[in-house]
Amino acid sequence: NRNDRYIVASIRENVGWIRLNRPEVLNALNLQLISELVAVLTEMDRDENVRCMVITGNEKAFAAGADIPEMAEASSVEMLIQDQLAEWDRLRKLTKPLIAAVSGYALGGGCELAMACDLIVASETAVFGQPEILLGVIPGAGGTQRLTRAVGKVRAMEMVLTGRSMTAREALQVGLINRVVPPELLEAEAMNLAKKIAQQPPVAVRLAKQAVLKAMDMTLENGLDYEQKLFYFLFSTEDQKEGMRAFVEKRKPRFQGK
Ligand code: CO8
Repeated sequence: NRNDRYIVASIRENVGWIRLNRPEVLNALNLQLISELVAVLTEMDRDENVRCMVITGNEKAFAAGADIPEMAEASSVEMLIQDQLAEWDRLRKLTKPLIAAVSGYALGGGCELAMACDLIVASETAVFGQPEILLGVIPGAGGTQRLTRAVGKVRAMEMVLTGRSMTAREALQVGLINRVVPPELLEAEAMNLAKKIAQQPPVAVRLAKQAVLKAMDMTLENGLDYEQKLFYFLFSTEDQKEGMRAFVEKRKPRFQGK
């Protein structure tokens, strides 16, 4: 009973599926689209029936970036007060795994949205880039930070300083994305990956996501300490008992999320 204009959301087999749906402008991310997207993701994050979420676009575009006309004439003060990026920040608080299924353009905010996801599956037609420099700005939703962590300094520098984009093959080669498939197989591939994650014990999945993300901004020593605490904590879950007993008893585990 949602009343979204620019996204289409559904849930099947414990996977929340969200399609960005503003095809006439290559899914340009205007304020309304982002707020609908963040709202539905937040709702799914709290929904026990959802174990993993997938964000996708259409064959031509995942998203060609922020809506340029919407911000073209804004002043710094207007940008600051409106603070659209506060909405984006809520993506970071999501506890369930997010998969980006990318076909066509993933540029600017579109590339940043894909990188804010935990895994990226792409079709052979996917194009990743941060062309903001060509517009007189720089990436604002994580492009300089997440891209650099994903592909290293020199590659990120080249993309951010020249606006050159990467093909899906290049993106795979440099470790920006998980896999590349023909366009007609993209959704099935993303769904399979999502279902695989959805079958795992949810508390462990949640903590695993948290721990991997911590690796991006902690020292190794702090990260290892953090991981150990989460590891010990999981021995208070029923799913840990079930998982290990099932192994010993040579049967399939039945995870309950407790
Ligand atoms: N915003 C608004 N409209 C867009 C955008 C966009 N980012 N991208 C494409 N469109 C529109 C076009 O204006 C066009 O509309 P119309 O038919 O009315 O003229 C329609 O989509 C189709 O686009 P094209 O005709 O240009 O299609 P082509 O296949 O010729 O070209 C390109 C495709 C190469 C992707 C081209 O559209 C393009 O260069 N788009 C802009 C890409 C870009 O610069 N993105 C970065 C934007 S800045 C940004 O993302 C900053 C992020 C900061 C964080 C977010 C804060 C909110």
